[in-house]
Amino acid sequence: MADLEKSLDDAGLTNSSVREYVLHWAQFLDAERIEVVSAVDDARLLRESLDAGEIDPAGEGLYYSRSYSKDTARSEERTIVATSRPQDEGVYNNWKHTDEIRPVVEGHMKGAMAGKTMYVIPYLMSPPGSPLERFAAGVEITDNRTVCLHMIRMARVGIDLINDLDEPDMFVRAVHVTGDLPTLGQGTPEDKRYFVTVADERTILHFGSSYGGNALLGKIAHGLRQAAYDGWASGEFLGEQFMLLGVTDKETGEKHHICGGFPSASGKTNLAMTLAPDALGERYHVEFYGDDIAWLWVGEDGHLYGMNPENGVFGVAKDTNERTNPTALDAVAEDTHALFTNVAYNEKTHEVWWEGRTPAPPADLDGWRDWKGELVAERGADEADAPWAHPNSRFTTTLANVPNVAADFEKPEGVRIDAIIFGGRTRDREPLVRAITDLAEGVYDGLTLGAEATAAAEGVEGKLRYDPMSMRPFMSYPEGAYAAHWLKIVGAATHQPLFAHVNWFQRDPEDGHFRWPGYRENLRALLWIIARTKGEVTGRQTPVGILPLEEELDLTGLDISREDLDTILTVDVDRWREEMRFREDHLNQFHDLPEEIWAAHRRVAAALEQE
Ligand code: GTP
Ligand code: SPV
Ligand code: MN
Repeated sequence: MADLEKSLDDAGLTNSSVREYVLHWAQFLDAERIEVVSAVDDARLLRESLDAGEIDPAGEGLYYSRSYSKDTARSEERTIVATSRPQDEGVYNNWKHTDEIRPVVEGHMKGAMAGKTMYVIPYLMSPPGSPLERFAAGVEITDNRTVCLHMIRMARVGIDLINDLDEPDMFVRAVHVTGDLPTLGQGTPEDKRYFVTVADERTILHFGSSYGGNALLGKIAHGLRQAAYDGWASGEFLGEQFMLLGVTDKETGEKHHICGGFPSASGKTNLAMTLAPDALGERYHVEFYGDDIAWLWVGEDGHLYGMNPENGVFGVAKDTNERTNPTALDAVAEDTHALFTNVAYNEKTHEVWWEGRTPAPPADLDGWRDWKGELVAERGADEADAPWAHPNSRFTTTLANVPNVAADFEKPEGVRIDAIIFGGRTRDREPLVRAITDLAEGVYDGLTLGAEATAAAEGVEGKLRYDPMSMRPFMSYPEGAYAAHWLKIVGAATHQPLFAHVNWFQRDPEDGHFRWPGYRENLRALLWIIARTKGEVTGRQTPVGILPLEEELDLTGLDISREDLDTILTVDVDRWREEMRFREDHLNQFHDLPEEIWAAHRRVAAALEQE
């Protein structure tokens, strides 16, 4: 104990509440030693991880790691929000009483760091000085050095960030224990993994994974689940799985900001990194603020403001290439100190590869291992068509490496939000873009976001399901209260943002091709949304919102067929009428849904019946 305390003294950790928390857990976990981590330790931690074989070099100033093969995505089933308030139970938050679940997860954690180093990662989920800074501080405890490397990239990490908190006790207690991964029974009835957020105690207890949101606790456990709960409990803000970008018109100098939710692995990173298509690049520039989380609040001037609490990108590798997302490739270029996880790796040349990186995999198989570590050349016939990279393989890099990051991305006061958009993988029905001017209809639209699930969560890929506001896996309190909180926060803004729904994923049922070319071309839909906020276009009113007239879209240089364009600018009334019945069932699950939301639903349904 005295030794452990001395290591906190040596590290200069002076916040007594943090010291007490760290020492409590060091004893409970039986840690052999404590190491407090700051961003300046990155180079040393990289060296140690390389020496220990936890990571491999992936080119100059780039790194590679594999996670355990049954630990490659978030587990929604094993994720729990706990509180001591039964009224916090919602449909999606997997609520449990703290008294019931805390002893279970702590039982798995007890003594789990015997003989190991306990890393202590003090972090801030906001730019310093943000009006929401009091909700942003946290201290992650972990037994995993690779988690430290990721946290240093994804959050602002340093001892100074928590030594001088205005309220020394106001930090999230985030405990991560990897566990003995091969013995945890992932996906079986004996599953021992628990990813618990004790939201009313601002405590996170994650056991049984070293991957992504399961292990980097600043990111979604704090940045989304805890933040959503804090935002609601305090009445001050919204914490959402949103990207946040700016579009600058270089001719007029005007800049607009758009944020919005797309379910996991459905295009947020790509949209925030959009390089304008060549035909529009002279005039417009997209600036990156955030790709996964936004916290939103109303400023003193009555505008809605948003900021990205993260400091890095944990982006999906699949299909990232020079055509789809050149910005992402630059963000993980040599000497960015980016980390790749679960992509394919060449142990001789140290190259990495993933599906969609090039049209075909490398022809020379020499040295290539797949994401499980098997030599590709030696894979059996049954695995010949298996992907080389895991579909949820990712790259991790800091925001400063993103070529289009906004000059003011760390501005503490955030940016004014002009529009809020929702979108997902929807193969029919949803047009390219529809705008919604009414707040309750906008919130209703977010609550009824329906899309195909992706490989970002275990075992649900391709399944059509509702994902309210893209928050389904991160919802921490009941949906009715969530809707009411949205109406309250955004309703308090004297300048209302425009809502819009977009869809890059409509498909031709005959051959399955995407009707909209997507990626860089998505800017064209954003430009219409911005024009609509300024009243420069009128569009045409439909039962489900305002759709662009073809001539209002800038389609210069776009390669799209007449049939595809007509289809994505049309409302399929029959399909929509059917959808309204599904929505009714969906909304009926939620208790205390505000009457404004039901009224919006009835208005849309009635308008569809009149078509
Ligand atoms: P999370 O980090 O899981 O929250 O995901 P995200 O929403 O940031 O998803 P991301 O932008 O990383 O995209 C996920 C996948 O969708 C990638 O494989 C992209 O290549 C693909 N994708 C993104 N935008 C488009 C698009 O406009 N059209 C098509 N067809 N695919 C896209
Ligand atoms: C997501 O799944 O939505 C992610 C990746 O952004 S993770 O951090 O693993 O949740
Ligand atoms: Mn996400």
